[in-house]
Amino acid sequence: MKDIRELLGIEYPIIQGGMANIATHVLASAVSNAGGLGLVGAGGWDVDRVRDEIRKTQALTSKPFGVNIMLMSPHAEAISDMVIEEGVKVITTGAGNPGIYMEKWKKAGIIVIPVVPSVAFAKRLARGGADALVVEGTEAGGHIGQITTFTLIPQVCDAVNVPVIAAGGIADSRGLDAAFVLGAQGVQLGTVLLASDECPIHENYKMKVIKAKDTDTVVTGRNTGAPVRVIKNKMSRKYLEMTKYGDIGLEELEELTLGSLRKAVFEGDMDNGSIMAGQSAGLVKKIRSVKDILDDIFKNSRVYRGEL
Ligand code: TUI
Repeated sequence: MKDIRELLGIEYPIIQGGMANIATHVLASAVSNAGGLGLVGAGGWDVDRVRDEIRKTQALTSKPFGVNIMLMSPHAEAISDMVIEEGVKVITTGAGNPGIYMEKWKKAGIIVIPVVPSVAFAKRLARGGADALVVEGTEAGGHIGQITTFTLIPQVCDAVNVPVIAAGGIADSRGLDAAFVLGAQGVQLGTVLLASDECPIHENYKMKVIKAKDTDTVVTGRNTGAPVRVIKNKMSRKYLEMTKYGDIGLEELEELTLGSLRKAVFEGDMDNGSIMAGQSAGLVKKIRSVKDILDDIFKNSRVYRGEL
């Protein structure tokens, strides 16, 4: 099986989560320059904004980077063509099935890495030509599946013949080591990167992540078909109340989720904003540079020291 560092041309087998509204050219280029794979997160943006972010990332790094396409976005199809025009080398996808785009992306020579939350989905996409998979446990922030990272990773590793990148609950070298022992070749980081100097979110959001304890996240929307993990606040309580019986329209739901994510990201509104973050927020204690976060994980990894 191909090594993902070789496949992607990166130093550390770490890829950045494609966080909607958050993963701008600033974060993506910082992760790529620090030796991982930075991603421009297309969720929440139209095709022109994503194109602009791609070009700005190209200007800030000569290292490989990719684009995450959030498939529930109304702009996903237009973005799926634009990334080919722009010469994007790596695509990750989330929140849906990328099957209809696979052929044209592969034809264009793009490395395609879907994010999957289950064994069945992993098998289907590995058969459908995925070059690797990000396998995301329910510990992750944002839109999630139901299975824990600890149980999902080895099951997917047994079921597919493509490299597996573990996501959900990983914030330090212990998480990386655990993921490798379970069979993964790399990790995807989201929550810990929220608390980085380069992450372009409001300071209040960063402080919320740093202050969060193990029990401070909650999953909204389990009964509406769009489960999303956020840090508990007034908004998450309101959301859970409004969706108690599942009788809510899709537009209202979109406004509640992506609309309120913007309130948290840009205005720092910690009452009415949707503060997406994973359970690893409890492990994140301070704001550091992206380079410090990545270097620390590798410096302390027992797998990389040859001890495991
Ligand atoms: O996509 C993510 N994380 C996200 S997307 C996002 S923006 C958003 N906000 C509110 C509602 C929906 C999206 C915030 N965080 N992670 C990857 C991921 N993909 N997690 C789960 C899935 C997934 C879920 C269902 C992938 C495929 C899938 O299949 C559905 C189908 O079409 O069979």
